[in-house]
Amino acid sequence: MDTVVEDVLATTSFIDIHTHLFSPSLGSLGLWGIDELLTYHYLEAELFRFSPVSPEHYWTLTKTQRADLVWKTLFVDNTPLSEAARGVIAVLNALKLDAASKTLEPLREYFRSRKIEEYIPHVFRLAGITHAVMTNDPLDSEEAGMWMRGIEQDPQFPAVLRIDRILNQWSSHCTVLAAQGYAVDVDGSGASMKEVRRFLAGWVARMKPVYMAVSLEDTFLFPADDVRTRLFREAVLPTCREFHLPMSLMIGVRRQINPALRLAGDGVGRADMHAVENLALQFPDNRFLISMLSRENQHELCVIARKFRNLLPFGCWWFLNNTSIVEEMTRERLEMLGTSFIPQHSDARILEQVIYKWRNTRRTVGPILAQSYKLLAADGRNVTRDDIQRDVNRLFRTNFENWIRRGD
Ligand code: FIX
Ligand code: ZN
Repeated sequence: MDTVVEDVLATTSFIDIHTHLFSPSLGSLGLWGIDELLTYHYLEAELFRFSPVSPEHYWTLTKTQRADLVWKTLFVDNTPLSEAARGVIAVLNALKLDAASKTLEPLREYFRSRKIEEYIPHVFRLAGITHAVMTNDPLDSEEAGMWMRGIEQDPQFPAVLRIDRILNQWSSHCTVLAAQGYAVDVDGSGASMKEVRRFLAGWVARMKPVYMAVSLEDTFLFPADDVRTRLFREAVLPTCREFHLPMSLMIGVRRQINPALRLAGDGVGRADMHAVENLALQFPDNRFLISMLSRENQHELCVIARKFRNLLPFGCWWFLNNTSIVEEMTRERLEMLGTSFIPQHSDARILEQVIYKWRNTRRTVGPILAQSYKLLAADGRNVTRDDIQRDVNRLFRTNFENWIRRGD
């Protein structure tokens, strides 16, 4: 059983439903190569635990100097045992590069010689994925400028309309919408909600997103007496219904608990799941993708998903993307939801990361799935390879495809 499951996972290409990767047409937004891999915020957080360098001094270094410091500290002076550090080794290994190199120059030479248009298909093949769903921010001035000038969309990189700045930073970003000619104000009064719908509709037409998304802090409540509740009710969720788009809620992040670490400075907190219950109950015609960041919220999410079929749990997000926790979450989800969930997404920020993140997922989920089939056989029903193929397709492709297509 183990080898059949392993083989089906190895020969099935997945859809990576949440990444921070960008299609080549979005140019320099897309990160790849050894210096980007080593200055990944997961590794920067670990660097500051090993190195006496102060964050203040670290940020004065060039990217190359930072990468050299991370490599020396975490890969030469210490054993790269963490999930993120092992990941770099796995990538270098998969690209047939010397993962024990004392310096980075020979590795830099390799990455300098890659042509991104040829390199992406190579990396996707190594990762066993067909699509990497992007995260696109219409209020990021650099990215928005590119979309406004018109970009050629790449079917391998579906877009997502990410609206954290509207939902979480309305007071500072409603002025940006106003400057773009939308009649909005900080209280969300007057035509504000209608205007936000107009803004979102414009970006739906421009980006043709597969879903809309937001990350929310651990203290997120719904409903609450605030503009965000009104934005959800009167602008965001109606727009999702109008364009048949699922809404992705990634809940439980505590942004910038240590600002000195920049992207590496975010934390986690256990969220109150009433917000998810209320959204699922009050908006039955909206489909939600849900990922909770706190380990302590996972069981509750499984229970709530059993009560509301407009919820699709996905991924072992960020601090949960560690083998020990992915095993626990995947086993629990299979026991409580069968195959009606999406086990993982990569959250890759650097192109080559999809190689190790999906290798880890196949390596971790395989034995869990095989164990489930063995239990089923022991209970009196054997499965065929076709059954396994159907389940793997469902978990890593069709659950998502159906969710984004449903309502068309
Ligand atoms: O909000 C998000 O999409 C998070 O995934 C990111 O903010 C986070 O920095 C990350 O890269 C997690 O893996
Ligand atoms: Zn993310």
